[in-house]
Amino acid sequence: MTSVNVIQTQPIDGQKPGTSGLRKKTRTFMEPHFLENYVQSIFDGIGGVAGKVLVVGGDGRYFNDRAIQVILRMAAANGAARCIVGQGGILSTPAASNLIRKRGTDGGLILSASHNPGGIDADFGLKYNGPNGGPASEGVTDKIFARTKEITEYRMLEAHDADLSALGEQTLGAMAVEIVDPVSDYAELMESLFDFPAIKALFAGGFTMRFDAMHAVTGPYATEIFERRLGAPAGTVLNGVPSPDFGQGHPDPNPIWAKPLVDMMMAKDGPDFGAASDGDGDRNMIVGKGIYVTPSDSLALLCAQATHAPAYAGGLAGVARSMPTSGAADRVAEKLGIACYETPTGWKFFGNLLDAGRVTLCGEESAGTGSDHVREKDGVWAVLLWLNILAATGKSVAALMDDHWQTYGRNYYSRHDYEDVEAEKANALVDALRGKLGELPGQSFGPLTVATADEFAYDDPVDGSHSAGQGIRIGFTDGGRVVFRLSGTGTVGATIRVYLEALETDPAQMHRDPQEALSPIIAAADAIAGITSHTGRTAPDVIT
Ligand code: G16
Repeated sequence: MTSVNVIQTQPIDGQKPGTSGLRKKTRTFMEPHFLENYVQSIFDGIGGVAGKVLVVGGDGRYFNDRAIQVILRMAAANGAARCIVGQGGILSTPAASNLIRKRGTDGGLILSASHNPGGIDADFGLKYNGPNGGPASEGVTDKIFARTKEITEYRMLEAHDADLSALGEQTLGAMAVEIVDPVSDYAELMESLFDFPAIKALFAGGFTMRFDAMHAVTGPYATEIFERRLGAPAGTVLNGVPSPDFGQGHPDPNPIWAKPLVDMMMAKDGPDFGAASDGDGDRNMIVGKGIYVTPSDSLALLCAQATHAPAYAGGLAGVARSMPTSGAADRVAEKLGIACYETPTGWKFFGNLLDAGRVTLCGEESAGTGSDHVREKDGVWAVLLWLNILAATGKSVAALMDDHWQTYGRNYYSRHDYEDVEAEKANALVDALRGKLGELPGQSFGPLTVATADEFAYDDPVDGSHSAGQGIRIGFTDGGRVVFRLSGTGTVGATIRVYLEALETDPAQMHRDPQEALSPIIAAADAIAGITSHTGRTAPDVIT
């Protein structure tokens, strides 16, 4: 017998979703009523779930399985018709997006704190994606947040746990629970987009790759696709078994956290191609033999070469990048004669452009690249598009990038992060910057002169919605730029992100050390923002 309990509760402070859903310490999510309040607020915020079908899955981090049982019982108590759940509670974020779209569901709940570490003393997260498969819009997010502040009760079915390990259908009260293979639909989608025979031939010819799944969710996807379907030798996928604490690592695919892979790629006898993905499988890092490719450059290269892949052979409708992402893709779009959109940080801002067919590819400096095949960024997809291009051109990553820079110029790029800064100090820095934007144009900092200074705001060209306060950008007369922005995904203190970019068009200057090429901009950034005087920090915590 099952029965529905209506449990009285009170709002719990601080449930404001950030750039990508709600992220908190795992122990916070485990506090009495916390997860339940947030789940009920999501259900209420989207107009209830009675009769609806939802996809549910996560990246397998600590508490993933327990949280899914709570979500299922609450969905059943709120009258949902069906939940489609990845076996073992596993679904990568792009695979969840695909399932939502393929099955035409009313959306889904994805459990992940993305690239943040997992474990009882680390991070947990939950987000709602809409029926288009993409992160909730600002409007929906606002409704969910408003609900968290007024919630007084939630509904919970009293029932046994669902068996997440058994493929097929079971029931929880009156709701159907359908357990599906998390990999097969996604692998099928990838096979429909790319030239698998050409990539297979590449591997058969001795091409070597290492994909670091970082003990996170892409392990099973990568093993199935790269090793089983494309014939890459066993051992191509590293750290391929997901673990609840990601092998005690930090599943963020960048040169800091994926250093062992980068070191392997820089060795003389290293593999031809290296890649990594993050906790929930939406981010990617691309490394060639002896060369790290920045996410901004990767987006630009993929735009320039996408037509090698069957899915994009007809050309691109347009491209979109988040504001702090370098202008490298803009230069490609200009040559191709296609539209290029600049959006605020957060994949949700690409949704309308993709739905309206205005863009085909999107990307962000934060290691996200994707296309109109789903409504999330997609790590394995990016790796496959690179492989397709490598197979079609027969060139190395280094040769492709060199040709690219010679054709389009090079946007030297780096991001400096100051982590766990006291929120007050970080806000004071931003407020002070905001206060002096008007006086910056015309001022010189070393060899650089400020051309423009503003705070980025975005008017969505599809639905007209306005998003203000999206980062401060300062452009220099030589095409360089610095952007200051506070992270929306951290769980402790504030993270100040400083995005640095210098445009180089001299063909003889394409192989400088990026930090050196950017040194005038780095100095100007500190002089303009007073990072040291505001925060006491003399160097960034993370440079990518
Ligand atoms: C999330 C969003 C991304 C966004 C990133 C920014 O990434 O999905 O679209 O670029 O946050 O992070 P921050 O606000 O810290 O700069 P993910 O991979 O964490 O979901």
